[in-house]
Amino acid sequence: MVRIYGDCLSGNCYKLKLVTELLGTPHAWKFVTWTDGGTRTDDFVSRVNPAGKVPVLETPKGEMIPESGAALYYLARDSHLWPTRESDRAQVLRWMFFEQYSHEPNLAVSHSLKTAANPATETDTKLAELKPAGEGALQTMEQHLSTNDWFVAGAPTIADISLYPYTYKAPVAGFDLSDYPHVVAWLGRVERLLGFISMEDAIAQTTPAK
Ligand SMILES: N[C@@H](CCC(=O)N[C@@H](CS)C(=O)NCC(=O)O)C(=O)O
Repeated sequence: MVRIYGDCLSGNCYKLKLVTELLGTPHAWKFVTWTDGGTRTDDFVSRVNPAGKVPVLETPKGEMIPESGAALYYLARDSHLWPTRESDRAQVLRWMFFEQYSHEPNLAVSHSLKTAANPATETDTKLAELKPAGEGALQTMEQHLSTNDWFVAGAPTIADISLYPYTYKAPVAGFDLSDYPHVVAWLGRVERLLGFISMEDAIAQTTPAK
């Protein structure tokens, strides 16, 4: 069985919970959070991920796969969420790289700044800096989704899974999704997939009681 290290408060970790639920993949969840320094312990850094970040997927053979996109590929590689045509696979990677370079760094960072328990004095400046690039990422998605139901090949893939969490959280991050009606419609399509688990339910299922 695979094991996932993470905390679904993180959209990157939630991606892995979402794909395992959509595919019915048996898995163990090892709760590790950055909020108490759990990703920076000697054991975690030496044995699990030298980068000190979650999520990390551990294969049944004990191999560690950090980076949400790499873990999504491993989990979905034999499923309908990873297309068979080579050019479709390249398009899935295109959107996953877009998510990591143009989307997550603006929307996820804005989300964590907005929800920080103790906002720093420079928070508003940083949020204002991230805003144009975050809007740009949503605009790119809106344009693509105005003529496509899904990001690649007319069907859900791990590209949709990787883009879902921080788009869903965009309003909390300070982005008004009413400007992006096709993005909102696509969020609804993801939420209607068989096996879909919400971020809130994923958090409830994977966070140990205190
Ligand atoms: N590119 C990575 C980003 C992972 C990441 O930034 N994880 C955060 C939580 S969302 C983390 O573990 N941060 C801990 C730290 O930086 O100390 C991925 O997609 O998995």
